Amino acid sequence: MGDAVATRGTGDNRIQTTCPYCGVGCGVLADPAALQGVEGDSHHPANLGRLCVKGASLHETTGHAGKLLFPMVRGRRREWPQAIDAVAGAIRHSIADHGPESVAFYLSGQLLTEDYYIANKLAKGFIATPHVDTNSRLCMSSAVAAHKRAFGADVVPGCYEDLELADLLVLAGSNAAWAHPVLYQRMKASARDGRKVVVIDPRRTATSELADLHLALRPGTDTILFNGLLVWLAHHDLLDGQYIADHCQDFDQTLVTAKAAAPSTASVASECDLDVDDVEAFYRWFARTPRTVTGFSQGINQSVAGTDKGNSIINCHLATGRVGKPGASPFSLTGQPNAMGGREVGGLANTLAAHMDYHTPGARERVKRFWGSDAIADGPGLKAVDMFEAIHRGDIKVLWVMGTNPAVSLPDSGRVHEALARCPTVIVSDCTASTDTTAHADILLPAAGWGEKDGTVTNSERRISRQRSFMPLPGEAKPDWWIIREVAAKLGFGHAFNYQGPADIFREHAALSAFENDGSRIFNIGRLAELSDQQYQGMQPVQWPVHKSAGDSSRLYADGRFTTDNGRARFVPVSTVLPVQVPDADGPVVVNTGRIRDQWHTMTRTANTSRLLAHRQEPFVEMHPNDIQRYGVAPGHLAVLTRDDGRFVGKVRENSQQRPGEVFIPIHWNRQFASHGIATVLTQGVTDPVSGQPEAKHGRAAISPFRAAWYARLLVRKERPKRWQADYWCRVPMMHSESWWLAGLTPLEWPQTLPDWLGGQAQLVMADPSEGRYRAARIVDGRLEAVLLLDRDPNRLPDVQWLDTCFAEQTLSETQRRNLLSGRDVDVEDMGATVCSCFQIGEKQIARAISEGQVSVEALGQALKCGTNCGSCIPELRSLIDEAQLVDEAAAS
Ligand SMILES: Nc1nc2c(c(=O)[nH]1)N[C@H]1C(S)=C(S)[C@@H](COP(=O)(O)OP(=O)(O)OC[C@H]3O[C@@H](n4cnc5c(=O)[nH]c(N)nc54)[C@H](O)[C@@H]3O)O[C@H]1N2
Ligand SMILES: Nc1nc2c(c(=O)[nH]1)N[C@H]1C(S)=C(S)[C@@H](COP(=O)(O)OP(=O)(O)OC[C@H]3O[C@@H](n4cnc5c(=O)[nH]c(N)nc54)[C@H](O)[C@@H]3O)O[C@H]1N2
Ligand code: SF4
Ligand SMILES: [Mo]
Repeated sequence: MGDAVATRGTGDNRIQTTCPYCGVGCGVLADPAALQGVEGDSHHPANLGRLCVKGASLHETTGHAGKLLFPMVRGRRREWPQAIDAVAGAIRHSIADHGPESVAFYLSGQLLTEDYYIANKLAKGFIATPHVDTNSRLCMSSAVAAHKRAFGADVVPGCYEDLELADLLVLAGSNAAWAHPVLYQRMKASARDGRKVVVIDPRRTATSELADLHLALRPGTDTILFNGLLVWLAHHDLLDGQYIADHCQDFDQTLVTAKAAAPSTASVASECDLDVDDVEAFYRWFARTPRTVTGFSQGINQSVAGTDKGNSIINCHLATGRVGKPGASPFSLTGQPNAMGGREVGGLANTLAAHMDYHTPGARERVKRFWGSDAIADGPGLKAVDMFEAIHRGDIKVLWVMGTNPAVSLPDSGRVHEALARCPTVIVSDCTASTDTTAHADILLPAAGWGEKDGTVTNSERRISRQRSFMPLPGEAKPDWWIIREVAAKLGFGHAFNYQGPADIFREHAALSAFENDGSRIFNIGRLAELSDQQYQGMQPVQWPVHKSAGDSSRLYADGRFTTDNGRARFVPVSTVLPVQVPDADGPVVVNTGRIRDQWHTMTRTANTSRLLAHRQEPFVEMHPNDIQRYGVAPGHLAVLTRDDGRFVGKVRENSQQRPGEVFIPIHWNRQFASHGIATVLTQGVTDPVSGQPEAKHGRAAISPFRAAWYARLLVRKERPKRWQADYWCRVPMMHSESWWLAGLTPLEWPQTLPDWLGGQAQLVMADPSEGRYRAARIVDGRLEAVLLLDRDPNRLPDVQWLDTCFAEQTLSETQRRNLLSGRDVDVEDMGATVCSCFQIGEKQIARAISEGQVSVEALGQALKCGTNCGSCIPELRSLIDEAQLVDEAAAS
């Protein structure tokens, strides 16, 4: 079958697979015999051997700890046949009593394509409910809608190489340095004289390190900036008139609307709160650089104007003829490992299957025929936010959640908890036992996770790669496709779900993409329908489309022929729509939310490795110094953010690069890891009218100090029962112990409560009431059981890496005992918070090295090795150097 299905051995025992985290989709080599480590696959075109720290830590997340190992039905362990009966029974009864629309599926961009395909087929094609949506609604739906409006199909026209070839790289609402690290490393490595980078983000991020120009715009004003660009280009006669005339439509109206929204550069600067000269510079660079790529991500998508933002960007690329050409394209950066695969199978509620919508002429009948189903859903179903409203109202009686954690990730998550609690039957397929969502499950189904499951994923550049299983299934876990097949069979649809494995499903998916496809559906991977099992097993990464006349698939639309009815791309007029959640007296501060470097979403996997928790241990609130002062909070102390009933508590981090009046909080923490760490309690369920994507980047809150009487660190031996309560807690699993950050609003009764904290009597106790400092440790038979370190000032609490190592000892040494209460070996240097996760190098070590004259990233790398592996911490190394130099300059002047 030629290159499209090339197969390759690794030459040793290692298995070629794909990273399950971000949409970069890096190739990974894993050694099944001894999972000591994983390596980047140097043959994979996405990463050419590189991995970021999350990918490089994968082997540390595959253990059984915390995994869901058995089916559970209403709190009791069950065998698979009983669990499948329970699921099928609930669905059958609901259909009989309330119709198929009372059943809903909520899927995920972390499912494999095969799992996704069969879930979509069962729901839409056989149960005949339209209510199938996915967490991609929260992630990519605005980009999907923008692509469809402009190009007629959900297509990313470019490829990764374009990000390297571009002479101007615009990154809008993307913190690629942390969210797409390997791609960011590629962008960085391709820096050359004259190459310019513009970062458009309200706050300075690690990605701004690469920026020649950082436009810290007022949040939500991106359409004004890009409308302004279109107007400026027109005004200076720098449009590609020929391209517009030959390949596009609706330009005139689009320009008129843009002129109304952004009449002049001065008005743009004022509305976006930017410097006029900076706006001009961006426009000039864009105008003069044919090879321009605009990468965009959640700062664009997660907005009530998300689709319009996307189209305002695409409009500028169409107006300059820069679509699908080497180094010239709009480029939507996909979030999840298989968000793209989910879009291909049609997992979103408004799509049907294989890039066909319900309203695509003939599509319903065609898909029905292909699937051989008797009944198929009539039309679009409810999108995620509306789906959970329908659950809350009681319209949906059975919800099946697969591979996502809506109790944490949907906006207004307090209400989502209510909805889940009200829903008569909640079925959850997950590989993790305890999540905020599994807590609501009536039926819990253990799903195979990364390394255990087998199938394909599609990355941001349309490249399909294999995820291969190389470990036995843990406990009684089963792959998602298997679970769905069994339920389908139980419901009487066995004839249409007669798959022996993922290869069968993949071939069918590929065949559907080509079925009666006269070329109007660009997503066509028909050639892959011919793969043998063996070829599927050995399949190498391939970009779609893959069919007989596909040619080179790395770039699409280069010839200016699009997938609309008349082949012309559509300009979309974009008027200004500003954020709906505006600050008010009850919530005067804008809450921006997003990702951190070392955690993945709701932490179910990344928190299993202590290495990845060392970078940021607790929920935090990044604030401008003026706001810190205004709200009476202090760096390193806790602040409370409230909106209605929602409450978020996090450590204050000072950041002068944060716009005053706006704070940034991470999305990762949840009820398993912190008492009040859920970002989504501060955002409302308001959505983009076209895509239905929530405005997740623009919540609001009131801020007040958490009036702590004490702060503490507690370390206890793993799996000890918890017999204490605290007004604030955050759990930090460590290598050898379980640790907690704690704080209380009322003074702690010392020493009466010590046995509760330590799980028994303390042996070593120290109290310094005048300083508000107390410390105690419990040792049993020479082994350390627990340590509590209490302080009035949280900034005085020591880093506890060393203490953690003491839990590994069978018998504590004299030195260890002596140093226990100081929390660290006084003879060994204190590391401080981890900056470089690969080599575990801490902030204090780096600060010392800088003060000793290592004032470049390279010098630090030579001295400490930090930054010399995956490179993800380099932006932070640089900012530590910059900060130190600012302090020096201040001291000198
Ligand atoms: N480490 C890590 N990497 C990940 C993930 C993870 O959980 N952890 N998740 C993956 C997933 S699913 C996704 S979707 C991607 C997301 O990747 P990104 O979108 O790059 O990440 P975010 O941090 O969500 O948001 C990006 C930036 O948008 C900015 N922003 C906020 N409001 C606006 C605005 O109005 N305009 C503009 N221009 N910018 C704004 C924020 O300040 C933030 O820096 O990351 C993927 N990669
Ligand atoms: N405020 C705010 N909210 C946001 C965002 C934001 O930036 N700000 N970002 C949004 C975005 S872009 C996204 S993508 C979402 C992410 O939010 P979620 O999808 O809710 O987050 P995850 O933690 O990735 O949830 C995945 C779940 O699937 C499980 N799992 C992993 N692998 C498998 C598998 O193979 N099979 C099954 N059945 N289960 C598996 C994991 O254990 C975990 O419980 O959050 C969204 N919410
Ligand atoms: S960049 Fe993304 S896909 Fe690559 S190793 Fe890191 S998390 Fe995995
Ligand atoms: Mo996402």
